[in-house]
Amino acid sequence: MIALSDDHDGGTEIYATDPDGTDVRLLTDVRLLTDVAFATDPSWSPDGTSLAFDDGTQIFTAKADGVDTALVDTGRVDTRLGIERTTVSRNVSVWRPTRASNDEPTNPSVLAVDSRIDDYWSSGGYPTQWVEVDLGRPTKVAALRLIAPDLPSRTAILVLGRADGPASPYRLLHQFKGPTIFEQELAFAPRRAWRGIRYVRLQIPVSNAPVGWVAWPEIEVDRAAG
Ligand SMILES: [Ca+2]
Repeated sequence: MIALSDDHDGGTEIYATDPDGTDVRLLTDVRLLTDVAFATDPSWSPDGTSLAFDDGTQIFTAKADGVDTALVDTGRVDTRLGIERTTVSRNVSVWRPTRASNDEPTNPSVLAVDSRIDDYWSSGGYPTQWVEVDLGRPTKVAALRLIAPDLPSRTAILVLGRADGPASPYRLLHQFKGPTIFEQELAFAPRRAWRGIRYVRLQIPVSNAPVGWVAWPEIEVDRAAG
């Protein structure tokens, strides 16, 4: 199935078509989305069940049948140097390869980077557990945004980073602390971007708090501009 952006019907929308050009179907309807003028740059998920698209500043996902369109990122306003400009999101973790200390078969680790906050990776086990995303190349990381599960107070949430190369060690990028509630957003941006990060690992260590099976809904890693 091929996705393409076309404006033959008045507004720029995403269509899906079979490879031979037959069975053209409209996937988006930007009139139903607030403040969206057009939909462009479609990109399928590896399993073909959903696609991402943008309108120049915001990123959306939709199921392959066009239903369940969701706003993923609103873009952000960069006020450095007094210049106010909206930047396109550079979340580079979406659908990247993942691995984990353990996967519950029904909740594999890819569900931690599928840009949906309502599903999650589950280790099916108690701490210590971890899930890791491979950004594919050394990356200058500007910010982390995590969607948390329910965690009791005093639970440590460690975010580790590792450079390219098998011998490079993990280093602690940031530590969040519980308590958290399901779908709570945790965000952190270092004063200076972390350089050369290829692997980002989220780890829940053993703690004094009674933590149940370790699960995690979403890990978002923003690449720095430039
Ligand atoms: Ca998810």
